[in-house]
Amino acid sequence: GFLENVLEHPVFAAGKCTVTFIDQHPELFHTPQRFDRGTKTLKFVANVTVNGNPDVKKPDRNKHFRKPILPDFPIVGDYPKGTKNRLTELGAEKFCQWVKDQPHIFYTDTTMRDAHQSLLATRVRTDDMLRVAEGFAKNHPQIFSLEMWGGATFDVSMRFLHECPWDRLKLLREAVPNILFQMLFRGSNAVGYTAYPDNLIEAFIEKSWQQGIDVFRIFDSLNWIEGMRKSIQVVRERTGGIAEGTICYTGDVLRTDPGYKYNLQYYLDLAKQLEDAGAHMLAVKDMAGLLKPYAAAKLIPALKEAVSIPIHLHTHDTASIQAATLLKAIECGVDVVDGCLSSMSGLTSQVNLNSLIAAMEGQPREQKFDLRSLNDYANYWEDVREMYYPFESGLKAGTAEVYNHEIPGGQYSNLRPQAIALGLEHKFEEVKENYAVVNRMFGDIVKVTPSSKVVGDMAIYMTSNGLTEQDVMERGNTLAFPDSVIDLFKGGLGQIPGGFPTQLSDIVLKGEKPNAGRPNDHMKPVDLEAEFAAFKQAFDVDRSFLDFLSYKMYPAVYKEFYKHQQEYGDVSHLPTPLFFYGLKINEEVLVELGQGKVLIVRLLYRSDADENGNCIVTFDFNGQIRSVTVRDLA
Ligand code: 3PY
Ligand code: ZN
Repeated sequence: GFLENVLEHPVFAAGKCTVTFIDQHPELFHTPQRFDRGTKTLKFVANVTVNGNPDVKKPDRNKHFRKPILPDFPIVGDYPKGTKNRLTELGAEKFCQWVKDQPHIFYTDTTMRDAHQSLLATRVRTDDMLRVAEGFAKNHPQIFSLEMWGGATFDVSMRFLHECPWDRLKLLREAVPNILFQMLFRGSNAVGYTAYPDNLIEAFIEKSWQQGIDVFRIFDSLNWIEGMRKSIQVVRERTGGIAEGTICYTGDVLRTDPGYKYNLQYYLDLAKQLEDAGAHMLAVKDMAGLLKPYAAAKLIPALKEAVSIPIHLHTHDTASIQAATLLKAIECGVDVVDGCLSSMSGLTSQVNLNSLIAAMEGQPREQKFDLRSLNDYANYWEDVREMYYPFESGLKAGTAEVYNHEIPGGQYSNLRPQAIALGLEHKFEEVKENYAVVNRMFGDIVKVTPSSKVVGDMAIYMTSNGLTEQDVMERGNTLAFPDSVIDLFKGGLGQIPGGFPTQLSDIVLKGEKPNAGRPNDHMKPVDLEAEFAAFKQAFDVDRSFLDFLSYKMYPAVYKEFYKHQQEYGDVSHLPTPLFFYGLKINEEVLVELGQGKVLIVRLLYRSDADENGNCIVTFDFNGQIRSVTVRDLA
C-alpha cells in the first residue's frame, strides 16, 4: 500500500527525505479514499463480529457481562484541591518537603497502569478508565498520585488496543486536573526495550510533562546510575515535574554472608548516588515482590537516614505477604506506598489499597479516605475486569517460589502463556528454574524490563533446547544465542559494577568486544526537525510531533497502528465488550465518537459467506439500514 511505498522508498529509508520529497515523488502520495468516522467504525464492528478480535484467542461465546456501576460524584462544582494543585503552587522541591512534613502516609493508586499490566497483560482500555476518572478525582483527591502511563502501556495501547497513548494521557488529564499523574520510565530505554538517543529521551520527557505527567519514576534495568542520570537531569531542567530516582530491589537485604552483592550498603550507596544526581524523591521498586516485611524494617529506616528526600515504596504481592511489608515500611517512616483498588490487587499485582487503608484506621499515620466510595470504585473495576477475561494469567495463589526465581510480577503472569505459545506448557517448572539458573550465570543481575526479558529469553532458550548451564559453558561456541542475550553482553543495556562474568561473555560474544559506557553515548542524535518533516510526509501532514515520538519509540508498531486508524478510525471510544467480542444478533450498543457524536448500532443480520468468502453484515445504524461486506477469515 501507500505507506509501504513511502517508507520503503530508498530516499525516505535512508533518512534523506527533505521537504521537496512530496513534489519529487507524487506517485507515492495519491490520497487513499476517505470514509467518514461512522462508516469506519461500522467496518470495525462488522469485522470483529465476523472474525473476532485477533487479540482474543478463544472467546467464550456464552459469556455475559454485568454493566459496571459508576459511583456517584458531584457533576457540577470544582474539583477539590489535590497533590497536583500543591505541586503547581510549591514547585517540586518544596512539594517534596511538604510530603516529608506530613505525619500521615500517602498512597499511590496503580490501578490504571501496573495493576492491569501485571494481571491483564496491560490490556485495559482508555474508555474504561475515563468513565471513572472524574468521579475518582472528585471523591478521592487525597491520593498522592495515579500511576497511569509508561511501562508497557505505551507499546500495548498502540499494538493491541489501537489507541494513541498520548490521547489517553490528555483525556485523563482533562478528567483529573487535581491529582498527580505518575509514569514509569525506563531511563535510557524510555518506554521501550532498547536504548534511544539522548535528545529523543529529552523530547519524550518534555512532551510527557506538557501532556500531563508529573511524577517520573525513572529506573535502570541494571540499577546503573548512568542509565538514570540523564533522565533525572531532563526532568529537573525541562519540566516542573518530580524526578523520582529509583532503586530496583532484588535479592534479600537480610542476608549478611560476606561478599553478598545486594546488601544494605549496596542500597544505601545507590540511594545517595540518586539523591546526588538530583532525584526529588527516591523510589524503592520491588518489581518481583522480594522485599520481605523484616527486610523492609531494615532497609527503610536506613534509607531514611541516608537521604533527605521522600521515599516511595512499590511492591508486587506475588508472595501474598506484601501487605505486611507495607505496614512495616509505614511504621518505619516511608512517605508514600503503592497499592491498587482491591478488585485489581493481589497475586502479581499491587497490595489491596482498600484493605490497607482500612487497616490503618485509627493508627498514628492514618490518612483518611471515604472507604465506602473507594469500595464502589473497586466494584466498578471488578465488573470491568471480567470483560478482559481472555488476558487473565490463570494464576490462582501467591507463591513463595518467587524468592528463588525472582521473576518480576508483570513477567511472571506472562510467562505461562508465553511457555504455552512455545509448546513448553509441560516444562513451565523448568522454565522458572532455568530463570534462576540464568540469573546466576549472568552474575546475579537486577531483573526488570528490559533485563528481565533477556533472562526470560535465555531461560526459554535453554528449556526448549534442553540445555544445562554446563552445556552452555562447554558448547556455547556452537550455539546461536538469542539476540537480546548478545545485546546485553555487548553493553546494549548498560553496565554492571564489576562487569558481566567474563567466561560467559566470551562465549556469547564469540570474541567480539563489548561496548563500554552508556549505549546512548554511541548513538547519533535524532535530527528532530528534519525527521519530523519526513514523517509527516510519509504518513500525513496532520500528524503531530507526539505521533512522531510514538513512531520513533516503536516504528513498526506505529505503522500498523496508523494503518488500523486509516481503515477503522479511532476505536478507542468503542465500549470494551464491543471492541473485543463484536455484536450478537439484535444486540444494540451506544457508541460515543466524541464531541457529542453518538451512534446507536444494532446488529440485524449476518449472511453466510459467498463463494469468495465474503459475508454481508447488516446493521441498524442510527435508524438507517447499513450493510458492510466483510471477508470471513474462518
Ligand atoms: C515496566 O518497565 O514495564 C515495569 O513494570 C517494570 O517493573
Ligand atoms: Zn511494578
